[in-house]
Amino acid sequence: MEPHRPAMLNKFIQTNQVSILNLPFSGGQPKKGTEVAPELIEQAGVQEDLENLGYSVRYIQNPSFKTPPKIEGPSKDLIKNPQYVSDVCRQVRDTVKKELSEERLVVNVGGDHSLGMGTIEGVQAVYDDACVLWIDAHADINTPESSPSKNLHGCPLAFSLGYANPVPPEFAWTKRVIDEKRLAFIGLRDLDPQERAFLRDHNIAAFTMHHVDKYGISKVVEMALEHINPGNRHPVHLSFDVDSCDPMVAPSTGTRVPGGLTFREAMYICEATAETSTLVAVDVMEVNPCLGNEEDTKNTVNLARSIIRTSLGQTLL
Ligand SMILES: [Mn+2]
Repeated sequence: MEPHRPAMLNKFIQTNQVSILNLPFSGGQPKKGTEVAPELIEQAGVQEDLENLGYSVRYIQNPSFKTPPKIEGPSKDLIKNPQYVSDVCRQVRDTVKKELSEERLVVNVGGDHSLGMGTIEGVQAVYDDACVLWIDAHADINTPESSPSKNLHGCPLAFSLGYANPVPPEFAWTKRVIDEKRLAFIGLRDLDPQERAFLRDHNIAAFTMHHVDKYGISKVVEMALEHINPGNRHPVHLSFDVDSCDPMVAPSTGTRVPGGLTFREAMYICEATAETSTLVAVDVMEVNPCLGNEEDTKNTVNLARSIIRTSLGQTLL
């Protein structure tokens, strides 16, 4: 099929190349299922979607991510699966770095959101001024000590911001790679006490569902992008947890919280980000096809597909 339009011109990536990293991983949280999401999202037709937008697509599969290490790390009594999460995230960091450094836009398809510590470090290794737009019901900014659940999918940003102190030995490779000024949240509605304290004490741009109700999604996205990326001068890394969406929109996910984004609000975030021509990486995380019925799974997989094609430039007209 002929591309019906050229790939969006991007300020930072001058090629039409996209690498889709399938990240079949569920070690950052207790529910099996997120490790099968990447292949279902792939089968939904993402490659054809992106080719229709004018991109050239390559898939990178990571089947080894499904297998935990033989021996867990020394911090296993402090936090769950530290060695497993660390090993996988370090590989994710290296692959994201390699693909971006060869001027391929990166689409990270999870998998659970602990993978974010790898995707952020990979992006920052190539673009150290990149900003992060984190779309989520949760802030994912707990340290291993402060985490009530002890699941690492609630911790990736604490590593990327250097808040974990001491850093568990498994994560000695992580660094403080982003400044609070370069991070904004949209969709928050379920925060732990220490997470609230971090967001307040560090003045992080945290747009909750209250702000979406009060200002509308277009104003919220404008404020978030203006805060982290004034003048659209920096590359943007969009990290999209599907639990930011309302459970009616994204039923097949592990930590559902009522009162989330509508389908259109989610798409608006992707459209507005695409319009900046600064997107270098997008994560789509926490789809769990094993939760809910067949219709739930289909809807959630299709949401992920829509997030990918819309952030890469698909428009309604
Ligand atoms: Mn998350």
